[in-house]
Amino acid sequence: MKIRLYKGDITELSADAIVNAANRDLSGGDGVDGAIHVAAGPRLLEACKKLNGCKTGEAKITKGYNLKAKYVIHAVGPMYYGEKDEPSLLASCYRNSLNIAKTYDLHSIVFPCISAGAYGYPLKEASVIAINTVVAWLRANLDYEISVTFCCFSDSSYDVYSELLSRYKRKSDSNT
Ligand code: AR6
Repeated sequence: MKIRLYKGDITELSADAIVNAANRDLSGGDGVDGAIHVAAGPRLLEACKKLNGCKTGEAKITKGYNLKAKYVIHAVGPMYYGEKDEPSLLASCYRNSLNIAKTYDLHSIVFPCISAGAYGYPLKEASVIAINTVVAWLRANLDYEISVTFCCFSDSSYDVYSELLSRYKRKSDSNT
């Protein structure tokens, strides 16, 4: 499976699509959303305004404008309160983003750790959901070539993803 890890700023990456951790108004904000809007330039906000917002757990696509990435997929993660539906809403963000990528015939996608910043989702729980959902989607779409990169902004998130991915690899190696 083509899963990679990258440590740094998502706006620096060339890919068919980068995923934005957006809000429901698609109005821009802080964190990765702010960085993407700054790097993409004002046409991104103009394009977002035409999309009529986005529900939690869903995703919408725009061009990447001044970004190196061709497209931005705006996914809205849940705010973390410890409620029952939050894991499935977060998983939906990853699944819906990948479904959009496939619909647009995109073959590389980069995810930040959706909801793990301002929305308060505990990093470990959010990254387990991210990895499990992406792996399940890739397994269900073996006929479709796509490389997935998890972009970690901090050393600590990189370490968490790295540990989880190597556990996955050990498990799948021992099953073969
Ligand atoms: N590149 C990659 N990852 C980043 C970057 C970057 N440039 N900047 C931050 N991160 P957050 P959320 C990481 O808060 O929790 C916005 O205001 C960050 O370290 O960006 O889904 C929106 O408008 C963290 O691990 O998104 C919403 O209102 C991860 O990205 C709200 O924040 C997500 O943190 C969304 O909150």
